[in-house]
Amino acid sequence: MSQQLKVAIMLTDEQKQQYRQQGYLLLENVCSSELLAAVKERAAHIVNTWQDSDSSHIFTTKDNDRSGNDFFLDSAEEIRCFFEEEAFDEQGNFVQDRALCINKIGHALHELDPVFEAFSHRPILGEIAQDIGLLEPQIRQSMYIYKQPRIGGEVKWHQDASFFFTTPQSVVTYWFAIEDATLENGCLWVEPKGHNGALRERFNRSGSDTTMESLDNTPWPTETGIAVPVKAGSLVVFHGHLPHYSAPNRSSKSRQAYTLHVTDARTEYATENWLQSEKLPLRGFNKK
Ligand SMILES: O=C(O)CCC(=O)C(=O)O
Repeated sequence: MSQQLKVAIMLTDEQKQQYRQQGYLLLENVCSSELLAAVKERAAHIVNTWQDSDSSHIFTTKDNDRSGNDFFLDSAEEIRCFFEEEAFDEQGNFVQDRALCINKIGHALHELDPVFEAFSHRPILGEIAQDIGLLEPQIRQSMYIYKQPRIGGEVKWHQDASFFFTTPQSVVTYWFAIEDATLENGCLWVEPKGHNGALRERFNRSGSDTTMESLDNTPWPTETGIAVPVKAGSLVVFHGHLPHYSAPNRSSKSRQAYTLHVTDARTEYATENWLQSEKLPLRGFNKK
């Protein structure tokens, strides 16, 4: 891909301190409008060539029991489209245009799709990783999240280390706003400093069974969460223990985002994590 970042980012001491103290960092103007257009168009191409209309292939965080859900579990190293929970009416028909019913595309865009591969492995993302202490980054997962107009599902409060458990904790999330994210269309919410708290739960897989193991009963944020509305082209980087959430989208605009979950090769990646890298290369960011 020829499009490059407009600005070269090296985190300032203040930004590093913000990440350390608050558990997240907002970087604006990280992606050019050309780059955003290219990934948006590519995601639309994937959706438009995706044939499946099976109403059981939805993604929801209402409950995290994915036992027997091979469509989800086998997507670890594939590119698959998942429908919004409210995509189908009682007769099993789409409630709006099929393309406006996709919840997300996951989970190996960063290795299997050339446009997302180029986007995901850019050296600048590796520089950010170094700056926040992720010295041997390995990209584990990618998702293109639509948060569709009117039916975009809620993402319940959670911590990403529940799904990418390493010893010691290392997972960092890169959340790219492909479109403006606002209060109306379901922007991210985070709990500043919440990364200092314990990990509340852990998502374990054994074969086709999954369980959400409770580790700590600290309640999810109510008063302490803050909204993080951002402009298209921004990147929010956050710590694996940081509680975060996004509300349903009842507005007429989608809120497209792309995420990478990245762990550090110097840590031990749990064999119980649902997503294991077996077929695909496990690698970090390209060097300059
Ligand atoms: O984009 C969202 O609404 C939430 C994404 C998220 O929770 C994640 O990538 O960990």
